[in-house]
Amino acid sequence: MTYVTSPHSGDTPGDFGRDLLSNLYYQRGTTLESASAQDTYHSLALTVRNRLVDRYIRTAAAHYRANPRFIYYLSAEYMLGKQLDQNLLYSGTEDSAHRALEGLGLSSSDLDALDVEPGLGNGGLGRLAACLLDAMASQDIPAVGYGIRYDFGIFKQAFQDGGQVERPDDWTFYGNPWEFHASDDQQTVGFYGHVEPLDGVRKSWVPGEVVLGEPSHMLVPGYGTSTVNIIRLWRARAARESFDLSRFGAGQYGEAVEEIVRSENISKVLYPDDSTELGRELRLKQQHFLVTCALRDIVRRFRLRNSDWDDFAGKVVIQLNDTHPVMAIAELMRMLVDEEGLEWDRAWSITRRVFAYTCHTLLPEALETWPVALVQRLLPRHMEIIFLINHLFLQEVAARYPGDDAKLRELSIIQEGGEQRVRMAHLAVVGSSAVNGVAELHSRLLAATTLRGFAELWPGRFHNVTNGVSPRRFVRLANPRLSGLISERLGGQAWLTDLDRLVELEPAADDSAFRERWREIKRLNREDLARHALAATGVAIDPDALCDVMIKRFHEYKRQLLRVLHVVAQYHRIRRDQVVDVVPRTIVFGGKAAPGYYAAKRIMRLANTVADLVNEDPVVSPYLKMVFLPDYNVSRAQLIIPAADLSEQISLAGKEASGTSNMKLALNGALTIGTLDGANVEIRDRVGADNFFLFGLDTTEVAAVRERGYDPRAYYDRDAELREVLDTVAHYDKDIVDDLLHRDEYLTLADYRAYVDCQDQVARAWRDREGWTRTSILNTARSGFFSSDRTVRDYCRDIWHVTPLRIDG
Ligand code: GPU
Repeated sequence: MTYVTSPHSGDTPGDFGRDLLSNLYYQRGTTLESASAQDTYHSLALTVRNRLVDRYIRTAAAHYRANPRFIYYLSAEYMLGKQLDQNLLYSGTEDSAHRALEGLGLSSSDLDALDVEPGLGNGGLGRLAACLLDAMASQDIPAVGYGIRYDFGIFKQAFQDGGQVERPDDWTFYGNPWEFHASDDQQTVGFYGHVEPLDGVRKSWVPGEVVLGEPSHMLVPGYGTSTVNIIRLWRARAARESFDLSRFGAGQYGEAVEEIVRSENISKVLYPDDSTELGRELRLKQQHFLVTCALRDIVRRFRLRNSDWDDFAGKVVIQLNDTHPVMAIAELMRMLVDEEGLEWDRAWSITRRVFAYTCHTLLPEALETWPVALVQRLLPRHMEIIFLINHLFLQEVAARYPGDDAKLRELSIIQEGGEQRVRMAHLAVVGSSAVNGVAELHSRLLAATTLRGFAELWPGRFHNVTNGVSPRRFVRLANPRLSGLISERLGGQAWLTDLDRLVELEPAADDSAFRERWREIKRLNREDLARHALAATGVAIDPDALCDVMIKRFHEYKRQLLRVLHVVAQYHRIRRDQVVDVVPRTIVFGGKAAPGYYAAKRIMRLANTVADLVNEDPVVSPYLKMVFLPDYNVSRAQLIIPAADLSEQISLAGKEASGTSNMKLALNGALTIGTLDGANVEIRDRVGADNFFLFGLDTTEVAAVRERGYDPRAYYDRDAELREVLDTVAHYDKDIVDDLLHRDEYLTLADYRAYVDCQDQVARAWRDREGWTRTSILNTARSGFFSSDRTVRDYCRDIWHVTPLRIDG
């Protein structure tokens, strides 16, 4: 195999500018004088992309030569963030590009504004997938990410009268310059139909409907290394003959394209739900579509250099990102048994060794189940296979727990009682060699509660891999000022790929000149945010005020409502001139709610109402401002996080699997106010209890409160300030208060007093600006553990058993 060596090494601004003009000329057929903004943007993107192609070709060639063990990451969601800033940085052309653009009279920020982030995910789970891909490439792990190329990504959020309205995200409207299409590499995916007997356990599935999967890929460059991996995304297409010319001729224009529309609907839109199961047939179709395309591609790649199925589990690891791709277990069994003719036991042994499963939740409503009747209709052969897997599994359970029918019911992949359903998490655990939670507490609770029976059966299968975030994306790209200061202090940029080196900043916490510069950077970042906030919401915020940030999906368990209650309490205190524990603050909110999640949308509307109340009050607004920045996404995160002084991580203990904004904010020097939930626990362990504002019930106390019979009304009766707050809220939304007083599923009132008092502690700490800055520096210095590089190393060591493969050059 031959490949070119990089023609771009030693790039000067001149080289870069020449290539850009050449792309403008030959790819867009225009010149600088007559180019549109899109022409220039696309040419710039291609110029940058070309600088990664050589590395990609070399990576692919080296992988082919070495025939290594590969990680195949299967995920229904990826939140990749903007590609332009990333690829400029990773290709090492930031400087020459900026100078070239300047020389051509072009504005880099105007061009960056045209770069559209692919929003192919909902929230934490999708962004985690992107951070892991980034870390795998940066550590030279041979890996491919598989996903769906949704035509419409996560909706764009706007507010109308304080309520969320959703607009479609047609992210490729002007084309996507980062993507390589491979329309001659299609796969065929079947649905419906029937099953015919072959011999023994082997059957033949005759699908009733067939759809094509068409792949394209985007580059996933490593930082500071030559590796460039890919993410391969599949788009549904109708077979070529699907256009019904005779109906068209008869004037039935809609009917003529019916089949095309039906097929292509499969990858039309991302389901905008987060952590809630929503059993729609089209969603199951999406899952099966992704899984089938990915597995066929994995097998194709395996066969390039291998021929013996016994080598498959040595060469292939398939990591399942939550239950969305778990149908892959049944599909691989079907391929091996029905198509390849392997014995069931041999196929099962291969399958079980290949898969590993990551669980991202403890919420029962997030655990996917599918009606057996639906699976039977859509995927008849898969349903048979799942029944057989379950039958054999339950024999194992029965042998271990003789006569224990309750145990069988508890562990069965099929949920009985009422409508039979397939429990995807159970299928995942039974069909995998490793299962992991995403933070220590989460993994412990998984094994102790949600998946307890399985953890008893197979303790060795259960692991913890604490989440991490990309320091390239969330420190270097998001916060160039702070990155510059860190590099200056640490004598280089090695920390960006070895984040534990941030501990070397610890002595700087005691250096007053360094603290001064740290504070100055925070202030400049708050100024940037203030500019954006003014443009986006019309609200002017004070860049000197404490920047108090809560950014995450809207969910009752995350308790944005608790945040709002505190704001109302502050409002009253300031109006009463009770300002002892009040410091000027800006409350920043960001986050979307699932379109059908009414309770979350109510809270969102209340947040906007309270923001108006506060911002428009001349007495209150000098002390307190509140901005709800619409359309929170990766780009917005890159703007908000560097400005944050305080990180709100206030979910009810035992509900947040990990959280990842907690890590991003701590790394950028925000102090956390939080409960003992998810990865907050580990953040506090690392930054030190003195440098973390802890409040609220822990998981044991939550259980005890519920055990005693939780009575939210008692908190209202006992606490005069809370009464005043809730009476104010009732004025705007009575139902929210009714729910709090009678149900309060997430114990908001039980944690209210502790939270408000803890916020007073925050205010006192903020008054001591030197002390605050010191703590801020220590938060950054001690958060190196939360790099996704460390997460990937943990996966490699405990679950994947792979080692890096360096690419020369
Ligand atoms: N998470 Br399940 C999602 O973003 N979406 C989901 O459908 C499910 C989980 C989140 C968890 O809520 C969050 O705690 C975690 O940090 C993140 O996944 C990544 O593991």
